[in-house]
Amino acid sequence: MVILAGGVSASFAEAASAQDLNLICSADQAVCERLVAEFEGSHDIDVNMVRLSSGEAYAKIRAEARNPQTDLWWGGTGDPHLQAAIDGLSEEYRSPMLEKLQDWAVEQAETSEYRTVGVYSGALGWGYNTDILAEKGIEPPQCWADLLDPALAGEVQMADPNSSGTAYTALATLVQLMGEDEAFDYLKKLDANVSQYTKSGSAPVKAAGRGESGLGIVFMHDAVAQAEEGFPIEVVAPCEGTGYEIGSMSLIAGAQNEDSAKTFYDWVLGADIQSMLPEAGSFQIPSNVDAKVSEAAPKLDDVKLIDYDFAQYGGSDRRAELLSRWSREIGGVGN
Ligand code: S7P
Repeated sequence: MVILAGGVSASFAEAASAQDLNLICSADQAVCERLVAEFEGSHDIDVNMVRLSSGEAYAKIRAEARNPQTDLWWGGTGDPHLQAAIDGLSEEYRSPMLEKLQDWAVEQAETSEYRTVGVYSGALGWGYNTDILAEKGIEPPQCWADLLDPALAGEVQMADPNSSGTAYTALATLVQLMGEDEAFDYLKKLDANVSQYTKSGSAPVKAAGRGESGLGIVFMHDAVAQAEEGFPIEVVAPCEGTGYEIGSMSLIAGAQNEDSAKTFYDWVLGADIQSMLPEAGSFQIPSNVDAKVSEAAPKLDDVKLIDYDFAQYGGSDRRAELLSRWSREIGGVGN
């Protein structure tokens, strides 16, 4: 028994065993909260979790580089995780779970010299509100080119790629599909139809689900989540082809709670926990080969995927260059 300050007593084991984990989670809030609840329910570790969009998470970890306050970064698009690896902000870790992972998840680890790893994958597309488009007599867009239809003026939302990994994936996808100058021409034309550049990547399709706008450019699995909740959302894989993410996880260099971080890292790569995530509205393809894939998850074999160059578009210079051009030429106000 140990007497703690204030006369509160606790067994020595209780006082000594509780550890902390400072976690940034870059997936949807509900998914982040479910993960933390499951982990705390099965481990003697207290998790301090903050939910941040992928670009914001990268910026926080970079700002803390001299005095890291974060131990582990789970989820969010792979590009900023790769940038963090290149910038030396994350630590090499070869989890014993690596042998249980899909090739694309292990390739993400290899590309970063084991400073990040794939946790899920999903393709970019959009979700549109069937009621709104029908009421306005707008032909549902099936191709990137269709999003320029003047009938969609004010009906499109996407996120700001500076804060959102989803929107950066969209920017990098368009550059890879069209070439950089053509992609910026396209984005300028698209801007005429965009009512808002949101901070979070999934916000545009949540707004479409609630009927606040007609269409959100998002990961297809985030559109599926809205449809599964009963909103009138139809999910589209663009006809010209599209990019995809390898959602990732990184152990932060200089983590104060490295052991707790590694415990979470190995646990969250397990099949059981990944199979459970659709219950919290997560419809990506899981990275563990034995995890169950939800029936509702978009079938990537049916999507025309581009050969997304993660090494280049997750590269520090390339990402910074594209983001600064987007801010200069398109600009976003966020929300
Ligand atoms: O909701 C799941 C998800 O789309 O969220 C991540 C996303 O990048 C986080 O949001 P931001 O776009 O705001 O960064 C994706 O990794 C994940 O699939």
